[in-house]
Amino acid sequence: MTNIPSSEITPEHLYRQRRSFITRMALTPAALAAVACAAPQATTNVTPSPVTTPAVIKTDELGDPLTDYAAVTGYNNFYEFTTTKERVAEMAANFTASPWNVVVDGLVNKPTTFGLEDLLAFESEERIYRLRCVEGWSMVIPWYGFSLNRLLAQVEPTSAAKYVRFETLYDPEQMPGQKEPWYTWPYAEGLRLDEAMHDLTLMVTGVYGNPLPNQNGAPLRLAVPWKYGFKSIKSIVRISLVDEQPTSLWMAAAPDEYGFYANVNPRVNHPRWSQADERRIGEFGRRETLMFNGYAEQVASLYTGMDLRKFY
Ligand SMILES: Nc1nc2c(c(=O)[nH]1)N[C@H]1C(S)=C(S)[C@@H](COP(=O)(O)O)O[C@H]1N2
Ligand SMILES: [Mo]
Repeated sequence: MTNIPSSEITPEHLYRQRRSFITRMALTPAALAAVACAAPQATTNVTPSPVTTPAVIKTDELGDPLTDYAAVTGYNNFYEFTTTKERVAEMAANFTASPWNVVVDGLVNKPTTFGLEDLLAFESEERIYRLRCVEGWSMVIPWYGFSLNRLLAQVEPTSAAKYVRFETLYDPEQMPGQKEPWYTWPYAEGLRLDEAMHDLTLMVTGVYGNPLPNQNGAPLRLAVPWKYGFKSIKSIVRISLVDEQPTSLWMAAAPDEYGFYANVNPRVNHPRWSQADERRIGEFGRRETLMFNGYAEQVASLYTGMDLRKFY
């Protein structure tokens, strides 16, 4: 059999999930053919030959297969450890992600400190999202987690809350990259409250059927699939409801290059390179970048009337 993506082979042993996942599944033409061949014979009296389970290929809703487990967990951006993507996993190997607390505070009626157990207790599901890095590569990743809006509902934002600010752990002993003076540590990110409340905005606790590996932002990170990857902040320790637009690490580092919104937009180039297309990790050639990373139907209405060149 040809054309079985290695994504179907590599993670199989890791993919026996402990939790029940709701996912879209697709059959390869080869698998469908195998089913057709195994259809009952016209003659009776024949012992049916055992039917092997057809290969189930997981894809995103556009039909594109998952990126290999090896790439998802071996090619990372996590500047707290190193800027070399292939080395993040080894540099983060001894990171201690438990015990872990996440403080949710600011303009809320019920400020709360969530322990990891509390976060894992949220009813969760698998979500297959595309991740488009601002550098021009992308992946299709099967995250596991729950919508941030469910956590925010528990703390009850007040009417004064307009934005949500997220902060990564600050621990230069464990995260040697934080000794680099070029950036304003800890890593911070922000969303407008309506963006944070959108169902697509995911608090991630797992990937590929496993708890989140350190290099992917253990034990808790964000996934905002219509925005460039850098908005999906890792190893979160604080979530604050605020009334002013937060300044992210990237806005502070290079305000002309990275804006607050950072919506994936093939028509607005990075000052130093085009954003029109991207390399899907595991593929040859490049593919066109989609407006809002392909999630326009769900999120475009959040930006009605805004000049997306100005609010990049
Ligand atoms: N704390 C923190 N979060 C971060 C980053 C980082 O350097 N530090 N890199 C971002 C970038 S640029 C991308 S593309 C994604 C990569 O996520 P992944 O390694 O799980 O694919 O994480 C984002 N979250
Ligand atoms: Mo990125």
